[in-house]
Amino acid sequence: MHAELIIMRHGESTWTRKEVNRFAGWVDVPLTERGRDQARKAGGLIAGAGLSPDLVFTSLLKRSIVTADLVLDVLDRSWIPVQRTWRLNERHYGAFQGQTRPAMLARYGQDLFSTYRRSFDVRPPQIDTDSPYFQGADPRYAPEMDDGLGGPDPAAVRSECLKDVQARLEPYWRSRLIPALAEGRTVLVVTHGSVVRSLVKGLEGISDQDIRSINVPTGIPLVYDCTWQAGSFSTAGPGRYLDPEAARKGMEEVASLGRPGSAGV
Ligand code: DG2
Repeated sequence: MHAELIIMRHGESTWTRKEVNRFAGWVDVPLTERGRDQARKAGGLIAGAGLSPDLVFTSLLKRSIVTADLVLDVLDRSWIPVQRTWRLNERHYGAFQGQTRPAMLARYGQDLFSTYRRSFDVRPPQIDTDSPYFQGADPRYAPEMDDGLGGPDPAAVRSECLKDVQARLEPYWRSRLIPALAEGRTVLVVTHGSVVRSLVKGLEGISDQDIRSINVPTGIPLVYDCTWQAGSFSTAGPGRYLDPEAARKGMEEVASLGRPGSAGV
């Protein structure tokens, strides 16, 4: 059985704007007008590639939810089934949430800052439970929302590395995404930078070291041709960005947010 998997990061958020440049993680920041525009363009790219999603997955954060809504509106497919899960949330950025990248770069130095931002298995410092950016009392992570797939209690997560993201996403991938792809459906996943990196790492067999240099542009769909045969799932080569030139520029923009001299308020 053949299926298409479309993965994308949401459009630009108010905190990924270069003039603001704050770590968001699980903080529920909205899209900017540019981000909404990127989402609509992504819808046009998906339509232009002749793809027609049957099912959409989002995180519980509005920058992913609204991006998916805008994409589906352009495709005139707002009616397709949607599944939302905290397992597609951005990596929990710990104590970095709400802080600017320049401030964290100045505090930790380039090496440690890059390690916290891009390593596979080093978590940023934990967030304090009395921080306004800690999600402990947020109803979307309440016990009654539990999906029964095990793993950490999302209300208690205080920092994550990419390896943690892979671990919390794996049971969902196996039980919700793989079955849809095995049925030959076209699946759209609208998520966040670190989650895209974690998916790409698994799908393309990227090493723990090489994943450090991968940045994900906002709002550009990445497509994988998938095959399900004899009970096993495979992809035909690496993912392809539907607008490679915009993706290249977007990756550079993301990388530049963490360089010396970048702005942030
Ligand atoms: C960004 C990623 O995630 O930041 O949490 O601030 O995809 O939700 O905008 P997203 C955040 P970097 O890891 O690129 O610094």
